[in-house]
Amino acid sequence: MIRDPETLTLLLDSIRQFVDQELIPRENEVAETDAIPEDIVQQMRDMGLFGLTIPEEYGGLGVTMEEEVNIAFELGRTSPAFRSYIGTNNGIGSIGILIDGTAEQKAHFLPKLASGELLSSFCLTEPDAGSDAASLKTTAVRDGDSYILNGTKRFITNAPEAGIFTVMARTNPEIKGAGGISAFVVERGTPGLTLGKPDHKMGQKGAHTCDVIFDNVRVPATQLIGGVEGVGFKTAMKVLDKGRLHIAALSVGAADRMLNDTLRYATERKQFGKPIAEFQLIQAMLADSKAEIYAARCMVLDAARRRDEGQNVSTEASCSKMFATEMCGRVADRCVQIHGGAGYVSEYSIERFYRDVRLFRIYEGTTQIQQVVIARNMIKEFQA
Ligand code: COS
Repeated sequence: MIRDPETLTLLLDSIRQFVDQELIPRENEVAETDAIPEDIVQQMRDMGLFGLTIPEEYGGLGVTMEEEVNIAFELGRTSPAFRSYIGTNNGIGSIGILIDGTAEQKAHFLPKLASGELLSSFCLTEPDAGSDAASLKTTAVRDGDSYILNGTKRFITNAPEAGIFTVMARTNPEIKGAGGISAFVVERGTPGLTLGKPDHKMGQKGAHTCDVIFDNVRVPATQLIGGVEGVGFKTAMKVLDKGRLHIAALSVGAADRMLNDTLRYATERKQFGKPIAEFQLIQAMLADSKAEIYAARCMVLDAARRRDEGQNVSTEASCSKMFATEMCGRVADRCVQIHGGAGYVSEYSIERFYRDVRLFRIYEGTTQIQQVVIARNMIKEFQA
């Protein structure tokens, strides 16, 4: 759903301009320094990019899902590290509070996330609980008006910078699976909360992840999301349904960027006396990529519109994430191939993008987890 086409066009124009004029020229700097420059962060704050999805009453722009994926198509056209910096506040780090939090929790935390005053993180994954998220071991034991948290969370995006953490922890050790899990908001600086060393990743330099370690961290019971125990896993799954659509949209943007850069290269690079774009084997790779990007874009937009209509899009979000991220991987591979030897050296952005987009097929649920979700939903619907 697009609330006001004119306003959205203006917003998309300003984001497109920001990407083209400010972000793309700084990509190499971010890759080399492994940091988003402070002046860029400030511009992101000024543009309201930290609060795109947070409702207006909390200081955000309150974009719909259809509007959000259109924005992600644009942001996807530059290094994923830029989007990652604002990504948690617009997605996995804020949505749990937004959809399941109490009125007090929303009023307390969301304005600070919308303004970019605080960064947020989503702490689900653990050393022994990745795809099998419901087996997580972090515990939260009630003690008077608080809970005491113990455990380790792994690969947590933006944790080095985060001011608050949405943490899934087991409040009922009797229930081994999803039903024993609750979600909490934990503030940075709470005694016992420490961070591991930043992870050395294959790509996405400038986007930081690390362990978050809880050693007898006392969290007020008022920070149990929604004030209800045992529903934290469902909160996490709802957060991921939305996050997966966003990652699918980013993949479309990134594939678009890689293909455009490659088209430019193929029209300039000459072999056998003419631009390589004139050879049909190159054209096949260009055409396959174009068609697949178009298919993914249509899929993402359809799923986003359905979500805005209030439909349960668990299946469509997983279909979109699976197809769009795998498509992005295929496009990255073809684009390196078209660049030939030049695609393997860092002079061209395709070498960096090839590594950066590899993560899309893994985080917020691997392709294989999306397949499991899709097939399970199909079987459930068939048997209903
Ligand atoms: N929305 C709301 N509720 C959901 C849901 C969704 N999308 N998906 C599952 N649930 C509910 C189920 O209905 C079930 O509730 P009931 O017991 O009341 O019926 C509960 O959550 C448990 O669901 P399920 O039985 O399907 O859990 P499983 O342990 O079998 O796990 C998968 C399901 C594998 C899909 C889940 O663990 C998963 O998504 N894993 C990947 C995690 C991930 O993406 N990690 C990335 C890191 S975060 S960046």
